[in-house]
Amino acid sequence: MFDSFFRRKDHEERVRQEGRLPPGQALTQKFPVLHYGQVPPFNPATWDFRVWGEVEKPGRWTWDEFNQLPRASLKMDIHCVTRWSKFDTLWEGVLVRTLLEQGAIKLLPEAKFVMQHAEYGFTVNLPLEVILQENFLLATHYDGQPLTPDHGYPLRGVVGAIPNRDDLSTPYFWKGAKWLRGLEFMPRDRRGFWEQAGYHNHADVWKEERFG
Ligand SMILES: Nc1nc2c(c(=O)[nH]1)N[C@H]1C(S)=C(S)[C@@H](COP(=O)(O)O)O[C@H]1N2
Ligand SMILES: [Mo]
Repeated sequence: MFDSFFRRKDHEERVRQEGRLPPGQALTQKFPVLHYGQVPPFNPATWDFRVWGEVEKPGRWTWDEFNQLPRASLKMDIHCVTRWSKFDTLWEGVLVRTLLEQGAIKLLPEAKFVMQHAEYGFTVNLPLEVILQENFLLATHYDGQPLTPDHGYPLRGVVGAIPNRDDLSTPYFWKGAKWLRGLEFMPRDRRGFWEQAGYHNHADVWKEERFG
């Protein structure tokens, strides 16, 4: 037990020296589960993923279709507003920027912000440019395995820090919706669930934008 405490402190000191530990954060080796409400059931026969709003044509993918989209793997450091950080987490899924590059989603020029819509009406907002960054992924897998129900199975948004990519803005981990069902492209910003509850709208981990 003391052993694992010192191992964690060593690891924390290393990422701190590498400039990867944002202010007010501490390293965790666990993967805490945080959300409002219940874990929803998943039915692959009725599940779909939709895009709408400022797009040329609304899109819809069934679970089978979603799994045929081009995939990407991503290693990121994730930073939770409740002050835990987890380093070198491994995710797999679909980049929104790929869907644009491949023409699967065609945006109208008015699209400036994106609302992630999840089961039970949960929402999270981000600027379009963040959703299109390489550190935002529509993730189906964590650490080589399908997401667990607690962490958002079958699909969630994830956002984190890619080491040495200071060009990418890095919001806190709550800016990825678990049990994600759709993306709404919006001309103006609207606040999501936690943003309406008092969390910061921009949520930059380096600026400690925790509460609004
Ligand atoms: N659908 C949904 N997604 C959500 C939330 C939620 O309440 N509902 N909470 C957010 C918050 S506050 C955090 S910190 C992360 C936690 O993700 P985790 O449980 O995988 O650690 O999920 C985010 N995504
Ligand atoms: Mo959170």
